Amino acid sequence: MPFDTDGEKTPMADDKPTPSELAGTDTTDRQNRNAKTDSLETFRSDATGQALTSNQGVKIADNQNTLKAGPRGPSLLEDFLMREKITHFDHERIPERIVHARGTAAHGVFVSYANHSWLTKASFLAEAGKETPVFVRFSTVQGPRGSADTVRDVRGFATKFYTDEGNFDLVGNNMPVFFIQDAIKFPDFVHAVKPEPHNEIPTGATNHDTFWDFVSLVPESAHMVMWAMSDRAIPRSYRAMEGFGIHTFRVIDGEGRSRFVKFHWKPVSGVYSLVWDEAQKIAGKDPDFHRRDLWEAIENGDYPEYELGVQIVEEEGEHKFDFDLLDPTKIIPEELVPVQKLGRMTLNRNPDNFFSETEQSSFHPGHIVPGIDFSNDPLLQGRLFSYTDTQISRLGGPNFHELPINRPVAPLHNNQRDAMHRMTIDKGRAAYEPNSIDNGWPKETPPAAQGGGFESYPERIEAHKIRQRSESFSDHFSQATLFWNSMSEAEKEHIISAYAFELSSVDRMHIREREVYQILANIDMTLATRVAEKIGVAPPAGPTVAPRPSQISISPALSEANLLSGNIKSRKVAVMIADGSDGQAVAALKSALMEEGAMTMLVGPSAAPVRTADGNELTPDAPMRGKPSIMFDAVFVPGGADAVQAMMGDGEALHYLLEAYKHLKPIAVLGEAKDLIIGLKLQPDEGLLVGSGLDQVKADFFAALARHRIWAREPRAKAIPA
Ligand code: HDE
Repeated sequence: MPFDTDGEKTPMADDKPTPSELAGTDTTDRQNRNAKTDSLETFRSDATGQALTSNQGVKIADNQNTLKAGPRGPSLLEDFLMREKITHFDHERIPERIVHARGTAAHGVFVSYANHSWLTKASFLAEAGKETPVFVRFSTVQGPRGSADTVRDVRGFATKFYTDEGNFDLVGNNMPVFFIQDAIKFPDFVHAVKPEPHNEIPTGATNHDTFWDFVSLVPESAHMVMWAMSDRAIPRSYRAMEGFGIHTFRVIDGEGRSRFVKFHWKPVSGVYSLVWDEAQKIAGKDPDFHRRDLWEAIENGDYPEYELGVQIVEEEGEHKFDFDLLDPTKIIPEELVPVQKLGRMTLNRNPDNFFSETEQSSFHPGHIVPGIDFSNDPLLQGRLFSYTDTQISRLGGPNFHELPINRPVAPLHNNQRDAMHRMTIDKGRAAYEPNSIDNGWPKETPPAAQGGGFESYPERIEAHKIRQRSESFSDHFSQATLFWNSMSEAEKEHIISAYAFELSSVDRMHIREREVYQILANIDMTLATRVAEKIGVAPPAGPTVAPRPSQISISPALSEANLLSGNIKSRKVAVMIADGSDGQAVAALKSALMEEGAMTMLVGPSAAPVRTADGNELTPDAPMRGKPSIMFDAVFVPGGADAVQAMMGDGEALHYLLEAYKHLKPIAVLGEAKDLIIGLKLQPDEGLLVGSGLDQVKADFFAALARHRIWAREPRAKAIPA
């Protein structure tokens, strides 16, 4: 019988697991199965009730002690169990992604709304109600794998559709444009945005000289930098942001007709963001904020949903815009070409193992299926090379398509063979084509309207081989100006503050000046002047580039102010409780919010239960310190004289409210809790609601929650020292 160092009995493999051990084990019987998650079943491993073994399947009797020459003697090289364990451990880490290293993912399903074969022969869009398994990875771009979620950055939004005609990867971002127009500039851009080479600072941020040096020298980045300085760069959660394929793609119908499309993901819960002070604080208090939100939403059955849409441009319309469809620094304004919804994606199942699924997943914009094709966007064309190339080094060879998460659900057969970590056992004698030995198998499939082999769109090209940027790519400011003009007043203020914050960290004055004079002054003079005065730069004299006429001057679809869902589903409300709180008000709020799909969390002075005014026990979900107001969408304080009295003398409770106020959140206080507002000298407003009972404040509180922030409070909130 083996004993560990304390002389305790180590459980043996033939001890049966207790019911509570079984209850605590992770599930292989999670719900929401689909063809892909079922295919992963073969690879899942559950150790419950199983013997501990070596990698060779030999049962291990002692996992506590190395084989030694006597209890105090040297360790023996022959200890194959210790060597195997340590060797494997030594190689546990793989290189992280060069960009988008920090991410998290979920399984789900895509359902087509209709038969869209008039648009594309892609089979996953061919029938109303057709279901296709998906795996989606969200990410930040700049920071390493362990960096914080809420940094100011672009978010990756990569979707793998496991269609019955092979994998289609839509590898997009949460912003519809990019920093550069040609892939050959990508390494330069990434070297500039990554932490500086001498001290590896900053992590997950862009407030440093090399980033602003590059973007101020590269005016094509102007539009994307505007997005990065806007609230879009600090989303409230992954389910509160849009996704974009960015590039113009082609779709091909069964007759071979091609159209241009831009892909969009529209979140069903609307688009809304953090505020900057909050985002920075969350990065310290909960670096996993977005990851946790996604995980918990799925575990709670509150599944994130997104609609897939396309903007469609007929071949004949390719040149009808005042920008080039192939230029990835341009959007097609939705007012010119509306987004047509094709289907809905629901994320309904968390991975079982982060490394095996999320980390080893590999996406590629070149993974397309019949019915979808590329455009000549030079950024897209370069991406088609980069992804497999980087994955070969990240995943240690060219067989990473065999990893369970990357395998298509469509059958796969070809004559590619061998290489590191080959898992498939190919039968047959002829790994070449044509062959007669295996009767010519596997064989080509001719293209067809349905079920055919892939054929590239036969675009006619007649050109000189040159290194040149098209003249139609030369307007770098019109759409940056369009974005600025489309923002609400609050959003404009945030953009000014973001530029000022970022550029204030730039040491070299000539870089600050170049950004203001050469870039911002060509976008908007108010923007440039306001930023200049906050960063110690003389105001600009005027634009250096003549503005170009634009098809539209405002696009309401760009402002988050117009993108809320109108409901409060999934919103989280903190309920502050202490001994003496009005327990009935807490219960009433909880059920009222639940009816609308929102949730509450009780926060107390500590994690210990409190006694309500009517003598019941309420257990906080977390102490206030563990779940500060920055982690919620709104705060509620029930009445109760003793509880309010205690909070008045508790700096943490007062800070809780002040911070929620400063971050423009809806706050409702009932009964005696009014004294907290008076004590803190806060002025009631459309979102700071005071009442004697829930009925009095409920409608306004829920309406404020649906609007997400009380923007009108912002000028007053600046005076709050939270
Ligand atoms: Fe990527 N990008 N990218 N990118 N990208 C990678 O591939 C690259 C670009 C995007 O969750 C890398 O497997 C080049 C645009 C996402 O695993 C790498 C260029 C867009 C992800 C790479 C771009 C993206 C990546 C790093 C310019 C939005 C994360 C690891 C030509 C449409 C996918 C990897 C995941 C990842 C190259 C520009 C989105 C190095 C060369 C534009 C969402 O291959």
